[in-house]
Amino acid sequence: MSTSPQASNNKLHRILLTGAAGGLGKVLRERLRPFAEILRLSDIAAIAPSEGPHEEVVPCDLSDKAAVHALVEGCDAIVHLGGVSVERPFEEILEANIKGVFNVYEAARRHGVKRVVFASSNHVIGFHKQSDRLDASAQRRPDGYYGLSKSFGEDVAQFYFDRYGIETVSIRIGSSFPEPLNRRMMSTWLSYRDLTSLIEKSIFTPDVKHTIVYGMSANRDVWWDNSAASHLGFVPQDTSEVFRDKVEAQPPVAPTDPNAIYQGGAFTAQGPFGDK
Ligand code: NAI
Ligand code: 15L
Repeated sequence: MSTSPQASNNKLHRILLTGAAGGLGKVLRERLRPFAEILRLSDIAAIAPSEGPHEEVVPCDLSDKAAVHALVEGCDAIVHLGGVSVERPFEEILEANIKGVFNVYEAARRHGVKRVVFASSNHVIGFHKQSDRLDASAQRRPDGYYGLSKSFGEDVAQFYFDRYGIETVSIRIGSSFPEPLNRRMMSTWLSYRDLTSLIEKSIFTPDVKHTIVYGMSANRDVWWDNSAASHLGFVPQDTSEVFRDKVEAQPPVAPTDPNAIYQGGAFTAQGPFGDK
């Protein structure tokens, strides 16, 4: 029996979007609209009020188990973006990302949600050198507490598939911003259009089990190989090349700078926190 969500013309009844007040959440609030009759928008931060019957705003702290269970009830798929999105002290990551992702999957299990799109990150493999070429089976080398939490999230996704048949696409997002901000992002950039397409494929492709895919546009010099995720049919349309002149007008990066060495760039050198 298929464990895929019941879709017709790539539209579900209700999709939950966590992290809806964040940078990508605001973008996806608009762009996921065609794919659900109702988008349930959630965040711990304030969200602009619902703009009509196609939206529901449900504030929630992801570390609050009971609140997350109420949040997930009645949803057909979850796009899980919520959490701390940069390197921070472990205690902050623990609450929002580690307890948060566990609460989301437990709620999915209890309420029968069969598809999750998990916003993982390139920081799961951030300590690989930029000269390395990685596919989905590459050794994970998290570059901080944040990367560790995303690595944990991918393990949770695999466990909930193996044990309960809940399918996930874990998208190891590179750098999703309006444009690449530095030389490293010439390789890691993911346009908003390509992000949206990848999320659509991640929600509606049948039988994904737990798929890991690198979230990158069709950039010239890439470090990642998505052949293990070809069943998603994701074909990026954009490329960082159009920004090359602008990015290369920036001052050069020293060869000893982590931004020039590691795939995770500056994240590899942040922390520890709290030392005197
Ligand atoms: P963001 O930081 O703008 O948004 C994250 C949202 O999660 C925020 O609105 C925040 O209030 C919310 N949040 C934090 N703690 C929470 C909690 N305890 N309960 C509920 N909500 C909480 O990040 P952005 O850029 O929008 O990224 C979205 C997701 O994609 C994140 O999971 C991030 O780790 C991931 N990602 C993003 C990348 C990018 O280039 N933008 C790259 C790789 C991964
Ligand atoms: C991430 O995981 C962060 O959420 C985002 O803010 C960027 O820093 C991105 O990685 C990146 O590596 O560029």
